[in-house]
Amino acid sequence: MNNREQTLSIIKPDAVERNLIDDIKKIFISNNINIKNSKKIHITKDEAAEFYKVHQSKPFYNDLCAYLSSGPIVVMILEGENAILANRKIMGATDPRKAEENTIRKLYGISIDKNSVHGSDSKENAKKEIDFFFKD
Ligand code: IDP
Ligand code: MG
Repeated sequence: MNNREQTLSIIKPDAVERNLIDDIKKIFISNNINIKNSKKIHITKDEAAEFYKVHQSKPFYNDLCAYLSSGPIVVMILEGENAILANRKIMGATDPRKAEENTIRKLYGISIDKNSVHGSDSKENAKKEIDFFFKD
């Protein structure tokens, strides 16, 4: 079966700050995920609030938006076979303590909020999130 997909990945401030960009990119590449586009940016809290709008009713929403805008991030378009689910597997569970061995969050995540990476969770959200950062 052939199902090439694109998904959005973000290397979050905690990982950029610890110089983990190349290590994380290597993990994608070694899993046959192509990094089609990549840019380092620093977003505002309002932009983070727009990006994470689906979580606006959650108790952690404000902290989440403050956090994503607290320092530089790397946003990437990942491409590959079943890339959306593949990336979610490579990332590991939201809470690094619950993430499987050798996942990015297990290797590098600090806590549930400082969990090093974001990845789109569906085809629909992947499209929306790629457009959010790369449509110009
Ligand atoms: P995901 O990043 O694994 O898709 P989501 O449930 O979509 O997880 O949550 C988005 C982000 O919000 C998480 O990556 C994490 O940084 C943060 N988050 C999720 N749940 C909690 C929580 O219970 N406390 C604090 N932050 C959380
Ligand atoms: Mg999510």
